Amino acid sequence: MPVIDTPVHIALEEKYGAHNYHPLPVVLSRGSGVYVWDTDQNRYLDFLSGYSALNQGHCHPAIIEALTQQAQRLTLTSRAFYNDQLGPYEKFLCTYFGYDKLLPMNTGVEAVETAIKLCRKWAYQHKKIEENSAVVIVCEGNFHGRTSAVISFSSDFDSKNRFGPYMPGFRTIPYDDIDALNNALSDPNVAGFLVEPIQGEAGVVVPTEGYLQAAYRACQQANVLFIADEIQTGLGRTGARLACDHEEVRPDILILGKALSGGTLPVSAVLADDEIMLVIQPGQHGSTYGGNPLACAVAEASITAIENEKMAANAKEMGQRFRSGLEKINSPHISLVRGKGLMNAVVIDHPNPEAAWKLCIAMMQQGLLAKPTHGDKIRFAPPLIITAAQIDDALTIIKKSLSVLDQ
Ligand code: IF1
Repeated sequence: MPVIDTPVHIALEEKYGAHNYHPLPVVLSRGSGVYVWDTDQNRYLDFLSGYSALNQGHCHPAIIEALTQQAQRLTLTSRAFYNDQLGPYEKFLCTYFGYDKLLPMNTGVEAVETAIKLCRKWAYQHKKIEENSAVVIVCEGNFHGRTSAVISFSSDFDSKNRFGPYMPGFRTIPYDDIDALNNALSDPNVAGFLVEPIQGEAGVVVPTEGYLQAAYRACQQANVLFIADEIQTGLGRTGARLACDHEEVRPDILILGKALSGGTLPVSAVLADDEIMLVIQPGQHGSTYGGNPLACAVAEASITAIENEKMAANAKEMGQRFRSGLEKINSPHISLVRGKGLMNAVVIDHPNPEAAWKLCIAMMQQGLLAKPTHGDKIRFAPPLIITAAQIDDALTIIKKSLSVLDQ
């Protein structure tokens, strides 16, 4: 394949691709570990990690091995038949996270939709809420995906605007506000509380210590399901197996995605105990690729890699190193550094509304890839295998690039 340069690739996407993204002007062609290379063989530290789908790093050898081995054996059977990968994978993941059962899906938002359907059906069957009256509480600033139902409760203008009519049955409360949750829970029709343990797209908003535990207890007292969307925060990203583990919260419904497949193919999962999971019976939910043998083999290898290489512990240590290094830069252009583990973000303080983008371009030119979110915030989320030396290299690049905002 002849190497065609960056402008040609960009022009091809401009002409033939939907314009639903505005990428940084870099064309990637190879990835390994924490690094990616563009078509001109320039190397970059990847500080976005596919929005936390690449916790294990690019092309992790054990994950790729599992992928290639299974790909040559059996990739898809549909659920019309059993296959020899799904049962062992379900047992593996249920044992690892401590739940009775797993419902396999593909994208993250499909798992979120699945969780909402389980919650509603559980409410009608077990909480005896009147049919079509179930309410799920969500938070301001949430991001749970982009299907028509899920954007119905988005508070993000671009995600929601002009995609109506919207799905009813959701109530929005402020994030990290336990009084607001307790007030909302007084409604007897509330079936569930869907929450990100740390809000990703909102710019890595870490709630007050104890919020998750207090919210979980409030839901228990109100006989409401606590539904944790750990699609981005899970699987070691925040320095623990799950972000909920930091507060010893065991969600009633656990939603996983992204790094569940180590950045190879879409794999998501919903975990719950029997009382909840068995409200869905044959023919009531599913998907063509959900639980395919290739996904099962890859997902088991992805979780095994995180465990064997102690990626959560590394994320905790490297995250502390990264945040303290950012603080030490003491830049007048950074008003806030926040995060947990290797899920971090900075808030840029600058009169130019394009400052965050400008900084990302400068960092790209220095060999580090990161992306602004919601204008003035930049998310920094490298693979969890990153070393102290690579963190220090990243800090050097960030410090050097910040001078572009001095002008
Ligand atoms: C985009 C970011 C956005 C998620 C959480 C469910 C989903 C996501 C907590 C849906 C997906 C992705 C989607 C991608 C950009 C990225 C993202 F927060 F990670 F940065 F948008 F908010 N729950 N997040 O973060 O999973 O269906 O995509 O597999 O849509 O632009 P999905």
